Amino acid sequence: MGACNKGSLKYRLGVMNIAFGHTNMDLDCLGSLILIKKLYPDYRLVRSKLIHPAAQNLYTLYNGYFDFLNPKELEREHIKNIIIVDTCMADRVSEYFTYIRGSSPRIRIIDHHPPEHCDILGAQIEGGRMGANTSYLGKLAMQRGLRLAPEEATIALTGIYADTGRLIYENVCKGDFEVAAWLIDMGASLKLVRAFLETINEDSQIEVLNRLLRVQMTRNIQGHVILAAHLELEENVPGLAAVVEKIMELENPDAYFAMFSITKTKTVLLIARSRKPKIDLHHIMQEYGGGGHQAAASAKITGREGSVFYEEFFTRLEQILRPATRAADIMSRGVSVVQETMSLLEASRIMEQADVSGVPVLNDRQEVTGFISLRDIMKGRRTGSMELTVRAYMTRPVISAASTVTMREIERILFKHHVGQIPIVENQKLLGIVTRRDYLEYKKKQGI
Ligand SMILES: [Mn+2]
Repeated sequence: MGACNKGSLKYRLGVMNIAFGHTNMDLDCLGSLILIKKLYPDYRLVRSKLIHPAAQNLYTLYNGYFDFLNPKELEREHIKNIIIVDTCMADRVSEYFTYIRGSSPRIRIIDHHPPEHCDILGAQIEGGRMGANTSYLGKLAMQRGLRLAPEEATIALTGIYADTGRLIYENVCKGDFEVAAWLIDMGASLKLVRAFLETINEDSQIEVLNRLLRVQMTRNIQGHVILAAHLELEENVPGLAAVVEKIMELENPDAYFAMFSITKTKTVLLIARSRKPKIDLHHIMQEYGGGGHQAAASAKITGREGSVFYEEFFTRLEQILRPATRAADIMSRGVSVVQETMSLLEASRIMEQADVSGVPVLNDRQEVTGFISLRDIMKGRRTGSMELTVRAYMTRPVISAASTVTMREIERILFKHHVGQIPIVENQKLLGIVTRRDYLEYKKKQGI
């Protein structure tokens, strides 16, 4: 391979430039590295000792395109320049630095994670806040007018899809789409990308998946729907996080905490996923010496008996978690209403003035007795009289909810009854209303 010879030439001259990603290279890491190779052909790529299970198949099939060095091969080299991709944390690249001695290389970091926590001293940091690190490098390659082989484009696109949840996570930006489109132009195969993204391939994973589905239970903690499971495994199974994610997709809880007691190593592995910003997993896992992101984190606990720790953990969770958002938190107050005894004409004027398509109906004791919409009023009009009372045309019983119901319940009511507004009622008295728009605004802020 051409690039390989070039590398050996540099090697003889005793000057080496290298690039690598974080330990346990994942798909975004590989996507970034394949583009580094195009952008900086005088850099040799170095592989991590372990490959992330999600990236294993792609790595096995496309190994040759990277022409990786082993970290150990750096031992006798004089390293001049280093590019680090997809991390700015020293402990995630320490496996390489143990072999880099006797040279003081210039370090450049290209990373899409927030740079606040960078602890690699003297490094120069760059990288956009893009959904995938591969996208940032793709942008550079586009600007330079580089061309990729279809295989390289497939590797890069897999990286982007993996880190952006197929271009739908909150951190995704326009640039991710632009680079993805460019990669399609370069011949990336969506069929292959899809195959590489399939993270459940092993029988051992499927076995764990089935066992988890059997033992897991839903717990209501501070109004959040929390899925919880504890499983004993003889030894660690690669790709457990992918199994947890698959179940997350299937069951759609607010958060999932899967605990594995590994008998062989006497450790407890806690893997968690969350859909709500209010359930900040990084924060929770830090208490147990672990970490990650708000939405995905894990911790390894040693010296604890699994089932005892399991119960203790959920007691602690009850204390840490902030209560789930409820109807009272998002409802509109000061809602327009009509009286049962009003005529349809009067009601339609009130609705027109308030610019709403429906209003709660009250009786003379100011209790909510029904709901009337413009549609109901049209029905009245068709029968000929706008002088008939609201009571004759309103919908009852009214579909309402208590102020304490969670957003999940609100969601269920909206979709089950196909209503646009839910009066929030206590002791038959109207407190407010939750509209479709309130719900959508909440979802937008939540990042769904
Ligand atoms: Mn990444």
